[in-house]
Amino acid sequence: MTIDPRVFPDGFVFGSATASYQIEGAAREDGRGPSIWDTFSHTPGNVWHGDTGDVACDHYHRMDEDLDLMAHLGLQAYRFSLAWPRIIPGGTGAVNQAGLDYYSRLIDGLLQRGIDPVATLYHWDLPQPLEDRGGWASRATAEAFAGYAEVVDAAFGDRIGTWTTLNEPWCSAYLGYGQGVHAPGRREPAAALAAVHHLNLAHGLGTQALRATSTGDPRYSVTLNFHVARPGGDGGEEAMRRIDALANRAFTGPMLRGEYPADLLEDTVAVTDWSFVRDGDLAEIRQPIDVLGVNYYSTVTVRLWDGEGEMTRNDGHAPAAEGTAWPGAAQEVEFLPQPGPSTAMGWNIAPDGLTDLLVSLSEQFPDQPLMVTENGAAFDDVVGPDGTIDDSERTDYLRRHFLAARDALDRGVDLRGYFVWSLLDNFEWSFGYSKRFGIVRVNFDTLHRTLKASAHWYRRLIASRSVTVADEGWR
Ligand code: PNW
Repeated sequence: MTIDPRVFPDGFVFGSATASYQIEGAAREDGRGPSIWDTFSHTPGNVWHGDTGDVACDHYHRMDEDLDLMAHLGLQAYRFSLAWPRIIPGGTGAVNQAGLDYYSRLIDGLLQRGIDPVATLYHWDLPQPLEDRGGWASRATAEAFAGYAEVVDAAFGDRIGTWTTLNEPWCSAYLGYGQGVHAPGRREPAAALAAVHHLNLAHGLGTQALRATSTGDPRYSVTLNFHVARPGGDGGEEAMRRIDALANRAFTGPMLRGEYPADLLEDTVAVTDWSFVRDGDLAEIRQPIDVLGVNYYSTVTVRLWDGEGEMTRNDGHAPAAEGTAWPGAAQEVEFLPQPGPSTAMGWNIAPDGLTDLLVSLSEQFPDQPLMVTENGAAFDDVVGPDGTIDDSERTDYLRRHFLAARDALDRGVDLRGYFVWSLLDNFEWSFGYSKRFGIVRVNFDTLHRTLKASAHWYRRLIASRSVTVADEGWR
């Protein structure tokens, strides 16, 4: 029997994803405390156009409308994040019942519509009081995270399908504490590496806390963003190794193998002695997880800098300030401009990178089920005279990446599902509202939602599980 390579098997989960600070708004309502992203976005010069998440998509007040949108699309699962500062405004200590009530309504609304809740505990909105005490550079933040995990597990553990501890600790550590283009905007290479460790520790302590008390039967996971590097000239292989160590294995090593890679420690010896790693930490960090979340958007092309002229740093982040996202030996890695078409982020479109990444992860971690927890694209959408949004570039991006995921299944990868980033246009961090990732358009003046053509396409894909059927009726 041949299996149509454009059809997804039963059990493969189709979802979509968002994050609290990017969509909720209501930043000062119902007892929510300030987060590092409130502070950062309200500090001039940090975010495009001075945009903030104060209102965002106003999802906080439009939850029911958004739930109905999800049901209309036929989403099987919805990946969202809990705002720690809504639940424990001080980071530790008093719990804000109104914050718990809000997420309780969201979770019930999902369950009523047959949508599986996939909840991330931390998608970057750290309570500001914890940053004031050192943030992720401090061990106390990992311990506070475990306390927060206990609170949310007690409140929602009976109703959550999948718990995810952290979203993309790479971004939190290196963009937040190294390059300074994300909150809290610090530019301290040693603090960035301490943050790597304390985020890893938070994952381990948090997973244990969630597991200790759960009354339901949730799956446990973490979501990482992997750098898929291609060789781009002299020293390409060595450059790839350095990026892989700092960006990927710095997290998978401790979380899945219980060790930091020896080459990572060597590459960063001039920056830190890693003395913040205490005896026993690695055993705490390494916890069995049911699924590893994979966020994928693009590839990078690298070589070693020859020391001549300006170094190119086309690594896809916000424009580089004095800080660096690449402490240690990776500082000598050049990121070359990428050939071929790219999205509005300037990220090249490379679906084969997704297949390669999934195959590589399943080779490195053979028994670890995988899930694509984010994939999607920003484009400069045009609203047609009749109000429709023909985002055929986004649909094309998505269909090619779905087919790339399908290829990985054919190659034996245990891939459980795929979440489109994002359900809604939203606050794209330091790019503010200038980059639209949604399959649903949000008019940020009226807050009106409109399904883009890509959303109609996705609805057909979910209903039929077939890319071919989804493509018929393209509009
Ligand atoms: C991810 N980089 O962020 C996040 O999980 C989302 O919140 C975000 O909206 C989405 O991808 C699109 O950007 C990233 O600079 C932000 O390499 C920056 C980078 C990678 C991922």
